[in-house]
Amino acid sequence: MIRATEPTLTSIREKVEAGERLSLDEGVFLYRPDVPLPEVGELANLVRERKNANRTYYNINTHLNPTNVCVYRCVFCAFRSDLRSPRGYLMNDEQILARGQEAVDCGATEMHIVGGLHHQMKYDWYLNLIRLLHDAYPRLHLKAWTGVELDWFARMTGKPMRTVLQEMIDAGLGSLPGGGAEIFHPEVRDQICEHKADAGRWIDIHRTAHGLGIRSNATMLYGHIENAFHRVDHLIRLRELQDETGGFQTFIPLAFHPENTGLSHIKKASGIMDLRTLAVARLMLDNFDHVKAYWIMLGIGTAQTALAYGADDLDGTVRHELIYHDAGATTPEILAVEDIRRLIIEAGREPVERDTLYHRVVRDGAEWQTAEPLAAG
Ligand code: V47
Repeated sequence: MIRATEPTLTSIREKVEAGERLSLDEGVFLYRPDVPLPEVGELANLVRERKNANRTYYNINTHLNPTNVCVYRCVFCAFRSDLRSPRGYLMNDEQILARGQEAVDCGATEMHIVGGLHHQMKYDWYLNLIRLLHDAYPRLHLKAWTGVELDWFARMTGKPMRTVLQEMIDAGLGSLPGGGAEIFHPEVRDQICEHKADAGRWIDIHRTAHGLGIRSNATMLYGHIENAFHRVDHLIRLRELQDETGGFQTFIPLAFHPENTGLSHIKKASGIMDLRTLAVARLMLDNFDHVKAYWIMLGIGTAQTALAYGADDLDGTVRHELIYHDAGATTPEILAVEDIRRLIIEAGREPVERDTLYHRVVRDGAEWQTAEPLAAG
C-alpha cells in the first residue's frame, strides 16, 4: 500500500507549479524508471522557461589542458598520464601563448583551463600560466582550475585556500569551472577518487571563491557506480551552498564515458538517463539560474533535445577538448557558431551568445562588446 507521505507525480507537480522546493525523497522518486520521463521533462521545462524564458545560451570558447601528467589516478579518467608515458605532455609558455592568440583570433571570450597535477611543476608554474595569458590577452576570461587542483596548490604550498585563490585572482583568474565534484557521497567518492579533495573540501573551496567575489560552476559525474540517492544527495549539497553564497552560475551534469578508463566494463548512460538527470537537476536546483547540456559529452542530438528537458545552455563552440575525446566521445571537436545557433533555432529556442558571466555578447565584425547581464527569473 502506498503511504500518504510517499511522493507522487501529482504532489510533485503541485509543488513545482507553486515554486516550492523538492525534497531528497522526491528527487529520488523522479529517478524511478516507472515515472514517465516526458512528465518529468515537462516539469523541468516549466522551471527552465520560468527562469530563462525561450533563451538558450552559448559562448565562443576554447579549452587549454596544459599538462595531462597527474599524480592522481581517478579510475574514471582517460586523460591523465604517468610522467614517463609516451602520452604524457607538458606545454611550454610559447605553446600556451599560441593557444591564447588562436582563441582571440577566433573571437573567443573564454578559455577553460584544467589539467593534471604534475608532480614536477611547482605552484608558481600554475600561477604564472594565468598571469602570462591574462597579461597577453586581458579580455579573454580565464575560467580555470577545479576545486581539486586548487586543493593541490594549497597542499603543495601550505598556503591557506583564501591566499591561493586571491593570488590567482590577482594574476587574472576570472572564475572557476565546475569540475572535480564527481559524486560527493563517500560511498562512491571513496571508490572512484578516494585520494583527492573530499566533498567538504570541494564545497569549502567554492565557498571561499564566492566569498572573494568570483563565480563558479558545479558538475556531477553520473552513470558509473552511483545510484539515484547519491545523485540527489549531490544536488542537495550544491543547493545548500548556493543558498548560503549565491555564487554558482551553472550546473553541468557529466555522463561518464568509459573508454580507456579503469571502469571500461560499464556501459555509457543512455539518452533517457541523460535527459532524466538534466530534468531532475533542473527541478532540484531551484536556486541555480542555469543548467548546461554539454554537447561534447551528450552528443548533439541529445543536447538539442535537452533544451526541452530543463537545459538552457549548450556550453560553447569548444576548441581543443581532450578529457571526453580521450574517453571515447564521438562528438566533433568543434562546432561553428552558425551550427550551434542552427541547433538552438531548430529546437524552437532563441540563441543568445553570452560571456562567461552571462552578459549578452554583441558583435560587429571581429569586434565584440558585452551588454547588460541577462537576468534569470
Ligand atoms: O571533473 C573526467 C569529468 C570533469 C571523464 O564548468 C569525465 O563550464 C566523463 O568539469 N567521462 C572535467 N566525465 C570537465 C568539467 C567541465 C566540462 C564542461 C564545462 C564545465 C564548466 C566543466 O570531467 C572532471 C570529471 O568529472 N570526467 N573523465 C570521463 N571518462
